[in-house]
Amino acid sequence: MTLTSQKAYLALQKHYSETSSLHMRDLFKEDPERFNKFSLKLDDFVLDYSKNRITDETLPLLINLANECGLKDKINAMFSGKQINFTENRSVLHIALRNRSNTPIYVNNKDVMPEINRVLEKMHLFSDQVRNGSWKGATGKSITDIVNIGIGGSDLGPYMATEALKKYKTEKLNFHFVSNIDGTDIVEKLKKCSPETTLFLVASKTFTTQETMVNAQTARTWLVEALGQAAVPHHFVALSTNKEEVEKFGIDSKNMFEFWSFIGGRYSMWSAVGLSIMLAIGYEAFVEMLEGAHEMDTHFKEAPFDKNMPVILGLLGIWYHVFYGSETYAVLPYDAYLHRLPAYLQQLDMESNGKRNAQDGSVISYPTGPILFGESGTNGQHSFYQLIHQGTHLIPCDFIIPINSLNPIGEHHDILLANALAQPEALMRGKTPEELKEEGVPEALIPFKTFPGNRPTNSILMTKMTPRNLGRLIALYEHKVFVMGVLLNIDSFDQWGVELGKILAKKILPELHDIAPTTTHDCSTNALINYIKGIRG
Ligand code: G6Q
Repeated sequence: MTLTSQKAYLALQKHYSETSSLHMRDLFKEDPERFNKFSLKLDDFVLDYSKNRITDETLPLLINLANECGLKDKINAMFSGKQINFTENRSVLHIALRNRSNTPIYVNNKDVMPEINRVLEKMHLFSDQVRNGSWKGATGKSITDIVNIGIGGSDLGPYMATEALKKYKTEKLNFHFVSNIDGTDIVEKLKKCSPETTLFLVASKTFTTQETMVNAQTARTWLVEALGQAAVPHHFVALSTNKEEVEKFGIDSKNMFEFWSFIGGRYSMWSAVGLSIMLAIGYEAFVEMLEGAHEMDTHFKEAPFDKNMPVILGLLGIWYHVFYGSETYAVLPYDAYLHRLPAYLQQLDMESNGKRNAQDGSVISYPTGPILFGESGTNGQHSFYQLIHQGTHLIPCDFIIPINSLNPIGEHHDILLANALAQPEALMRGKTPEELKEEGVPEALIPFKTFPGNRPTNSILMTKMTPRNLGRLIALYEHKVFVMGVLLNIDSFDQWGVELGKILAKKILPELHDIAPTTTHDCSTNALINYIKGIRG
């Protein structure tokens, strides 16, 4: 049954019309217990969702909707290996990659845990060798530079996490991430590397992705020109599900770290795709990250919905995007190490829930996944926060706030924290014309200086950024996106929308080399192709 035909949906529509004009400023004034009621703690991880446009009735009504949509059964189905990716008939088991309790999880009657543990141990041995210098390049030198070649899910997670955990990185290795087919990406990165001491990780689930394969070939040519063909096994490893293609490329399958079709690309940083993360921070810290994610998984699976962080975030997402019609939301990490988090979450959320068909194939009539953007604090404050405070759009925001800095210096972190706390307060309270008048602001400027407030935020606090807390944070968002996908009645785990552009690019590629004018497209595309051909001669 679709979202809008649920009984609870109608009750929520009524609740929305009764409460949407309430101001959070008044709700806080009326109820000093609001923080205690609307916040949760999981170890040192705190979620304050009190600055949302909700009353005591909102969450129970949203939970009714979750129950009517069968959320509990869907969670159990994911954790037990059912094929919830229904357009591709696949299980969805990133939770198995961090299943530190090691309880069996079955796919086609086979426990997947022994294979997952075997690959993790292989990554352990290999990363130890590279980190302690005993893995040698073809000329007997230890590795100094790791180049991860991959795109989308095979790039965003590893890159985001190695940046987020840079403080825990070994000094002995430099990391580079090549994703774009634009030659500038690989050329600029290889300038910093020497063939004798560079190790390439070719990360591709399918091992057929055009960008990754072309970049990997370029890297191989760069290496072979310097050191000869025999150097390849010393300098290339593959992270993939496709043994046949890996061998065709010339990488020995003993240098292949496997994962499986039940791991979606954008959920793969916990698998062999995370080898760069393990190389950067070491096996123990990588396992700590898995443990953090596992803690969030267990919380998600077991906590009642009214005490369940991912469920609450997902339900609030539905509240704003479906009922309030918010089309966007912002993720604002007050931690410079998390500068790639918004880009990572953009894929996680928008590729997962940017869909328009319900389970039965029908076209959906309500809004689905939101548009996500973000920037680390306080940079965003000097840029797009203007629109969040005074623009005409309602943009719910998540503030992510490590309490302690990994680089304590002077007053920097106190100032950062003060800003991270002030922004949600300002967004909630706003500033009234009366307050401005009292301050003596000239009448003519009052409309411009008024802040409407009533703009929703969540604050997620943690003691400091650690591998464990990163694991918890990413798992929190993965499950939030899952919750929204279940309520929206879509398949959050496919991505058919990326196919069409790829097919058309394959058609255009030979046309760029054909001297005859191109006529096979619409007049705009034809004209652009022909103009480019003219300029390039
Ligand atoms: C993620 C998507 C996509 C994928 C890339 C790379 O969920 O499937 O971003 O990760 O297209 O694919 P390969 O890993 O197969 O090269």
